[in-house]
Amino acid sequence: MGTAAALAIVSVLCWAALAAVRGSHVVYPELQSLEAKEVATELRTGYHFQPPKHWINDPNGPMYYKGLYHLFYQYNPKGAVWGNIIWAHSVSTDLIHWVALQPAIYPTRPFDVNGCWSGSVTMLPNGVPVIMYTGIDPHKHQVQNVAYPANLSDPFLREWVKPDYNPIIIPDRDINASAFRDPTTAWYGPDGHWRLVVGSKENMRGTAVLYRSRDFKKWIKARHSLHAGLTGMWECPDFFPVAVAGGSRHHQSGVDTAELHNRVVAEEVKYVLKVSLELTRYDYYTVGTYDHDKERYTPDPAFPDNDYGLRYDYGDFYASKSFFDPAKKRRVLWGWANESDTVVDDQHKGWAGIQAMPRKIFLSRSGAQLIQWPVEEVKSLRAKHVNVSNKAIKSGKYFEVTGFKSVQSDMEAVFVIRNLDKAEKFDPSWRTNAQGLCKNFNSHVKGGVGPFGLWVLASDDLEERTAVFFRVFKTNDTNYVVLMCNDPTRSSYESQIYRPTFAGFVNVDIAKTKTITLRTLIDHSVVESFGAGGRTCILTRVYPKKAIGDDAHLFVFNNGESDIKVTNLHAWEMKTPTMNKLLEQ
Ligand code: DQQ
Repeated sequence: MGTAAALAIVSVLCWAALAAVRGSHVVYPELQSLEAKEVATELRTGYHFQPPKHWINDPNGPMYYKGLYHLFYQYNPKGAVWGNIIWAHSVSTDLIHWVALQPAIYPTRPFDVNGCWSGSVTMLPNGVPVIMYTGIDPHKHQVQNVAYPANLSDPFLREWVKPDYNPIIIPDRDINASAFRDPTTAWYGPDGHWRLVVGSKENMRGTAVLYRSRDFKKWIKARHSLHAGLTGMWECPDFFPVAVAGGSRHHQSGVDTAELHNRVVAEEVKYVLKVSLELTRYDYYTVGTYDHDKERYTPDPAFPDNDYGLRYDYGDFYASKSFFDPAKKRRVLWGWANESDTVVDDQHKGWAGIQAMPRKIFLSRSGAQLIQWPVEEVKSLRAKHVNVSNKAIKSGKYFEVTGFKSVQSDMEAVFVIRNLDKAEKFDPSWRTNAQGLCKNFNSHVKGGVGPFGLWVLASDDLEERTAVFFRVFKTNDTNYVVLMCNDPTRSSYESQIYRPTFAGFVNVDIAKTKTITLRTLIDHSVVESFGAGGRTCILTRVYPKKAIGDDAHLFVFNNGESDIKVTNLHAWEMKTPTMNKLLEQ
């Protein structure tokens, strides 16, 4: 084995040991069919997507059809832990208010008798949406199946039909049948073939196994995968085009996956491959090029193609799936945020798992990374508003943002750093370990420039608080590194709860701008933050005991030597949308 390969494996193993988010496939046979007797409401989210009870995981097959957004998701109808997995189904006109329908896909046939796992929707050129999902067959093999709407004139698409010719893709003898799942949205090539990839692994090699088909029925495996890497199993791959700045469309506009076949369009787009690494439980992406003829995706050299690479979110956000929204010509990203309390807590709560707020996702103007931002419809929930402007926070000081209830809120702040001289020295070996850096230099550790930011879901005595903050380091006299952190170590005084610090670096030229922005969506047990206009995102789950309801406070703090100024801070209470009210059928 080469040194590079050995290093890659060591890195995977280290990450596996550090795995930060609880796994989805932990099976608790005695709990998985235990109906929740009660539903604890205290920490339930107000405006993040959640069903009335029980376990949820991956978002599946999001799409827009006849005026409605559809979201399917992995759901256990019988209990608050993973198991009995089906595709639950909800619809919305605005991605904010949701109505629950009857489940769309559930075990009915041998090809999915042991579960209906994740997958995607492809919109066929005649406007027919087709679901492709992973079924678990009687041998516990993972196979790929299709389902079609029973009635295309029903915008709710309530009923789905599984053709008898399923399964349409089965693992051949070169494929590990228990690691072969989560088909992507298909794209249509100039050669008249549909293509899609299925996530898999060969030993430690994660792969996006490529298939092609003329009729969406008979699928042939390509000779090589679309892409592969030594990072363990690739779950929930997502492959899609993004517009580049300077092309004919605005770089924030979404590009339909169906347009992948269009060679003219191809000049003006880059391609994104996202994989969910089973070992680290984070979603990583690269941006690169796709060669139709060679059927290969090649990441651009600037994007590390390993488990130190760029992530959608540096917190609790996994198994994400994007879709092209034709109504607003944008690409929207959904991601699952698991609980980080205990399974016993989940039993008591009667529920587990939420979806992060849907985010618009696009390539930055420079092309160096993807940008994510809560969809604009989130603003429709904004209610009572407070504003703080031009407020200096001296070293070691903090202040409370008063006059509104922050437990369910949306906050946008602009911080100005007057002087970078006091920034601490950055050790280059920290480059690959933002999370470790945040653990060592947490919000209580006094710094030079920062830590400064927010204490959210804080009790009035500050015994409980979750810190979302920045810290600036100096690599030399002119170059700086900005770290964004989420430190929940004091989020609750209850000790059983898993409280990992999460962190990522922020790609901003702080010496030039001297400014950094932060948007944070606070929702009872979720803190979802977007640093520097969505360059770095961190979602975390917290379980305060005291800082709940009206007793949750919001503070701005500065624990660095340098003074910071909040030039503008806007905060809004957020209304509660309709959340998965069952539609009378
Ligand atoms: N969850 C699904 C799988 C997928 C995993 C099963 C990712 O299809 O690989 O619930 O969280």
